[in-house]
Amino acid sequence: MNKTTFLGLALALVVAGPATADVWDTATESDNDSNTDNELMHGSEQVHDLSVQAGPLADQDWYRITTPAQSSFEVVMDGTTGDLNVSFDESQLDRLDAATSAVIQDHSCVGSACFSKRLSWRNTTASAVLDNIRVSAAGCTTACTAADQYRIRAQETTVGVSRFNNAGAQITVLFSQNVSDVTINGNYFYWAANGTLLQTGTLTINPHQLNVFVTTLFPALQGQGGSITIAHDGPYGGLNVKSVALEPSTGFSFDTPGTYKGF
Ligand SMILES: [Ca+2]
Ligand SMILES: [Ca+2]
Repeated sequence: MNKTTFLGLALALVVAGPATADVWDTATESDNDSNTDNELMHGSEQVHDLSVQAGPLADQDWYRITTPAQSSFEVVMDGTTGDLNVSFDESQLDRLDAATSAVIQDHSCVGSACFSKRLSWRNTTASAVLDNIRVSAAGCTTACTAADQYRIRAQETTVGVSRFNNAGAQITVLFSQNVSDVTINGNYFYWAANGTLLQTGTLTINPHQLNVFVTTLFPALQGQGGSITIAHDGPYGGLNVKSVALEPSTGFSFDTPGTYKGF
């Protein structure tokens, strides 16, 4: 083989290589099943493609995600390119049981065309929970190329309220406003300053509804002070919370706005 022929062969091999730009698929251990090493966390943001895999097989991208105790998370899939032909197919973004790979949650649509999708969920238990996230079922199936891309993001949606106070003459009122256009289900955790869980509560809030709750209605919170965390299934920022500690004897009030984890 002369030098010219060798170079020609090398170029042909390069051109005929895997039609993918997705490093999670070109790794020796890919992200094509629950053994994926790709673990999402708060603030994760990645761009993937669904280019056809050897076989040919339609690509699937799997992720791990751990939801800490008494907290909530959201995963958003957006930035989809045209040939992915994402639609209302429920299997395009799923949350799966990490042990059994059973689907435990289908996505919801962000907009009317469902080009962007979201999953949001709560872990109301006292232990962290590991799940898988799976992106699959692109409309282009085995015709997908490296140009058929999407973005995936993960964000913790737990709200923190650093202060409530029902000690002395103060009474704390909690305001929960749904600023989103979807119904939000929330789990409220009231903590003593030393981290002991004092009380839990649940609330369903319709779009744009305001709930006003006097925290002393819970006997376990009378005479107590501490903090509040709220796990909910709304979008990041969708639940707007403020606590107001009122002191009737002086007329003073002390506001504590709820906060989301930043980026
Ligand atoms: Ca991929
Ligand atoms: Ca993959």
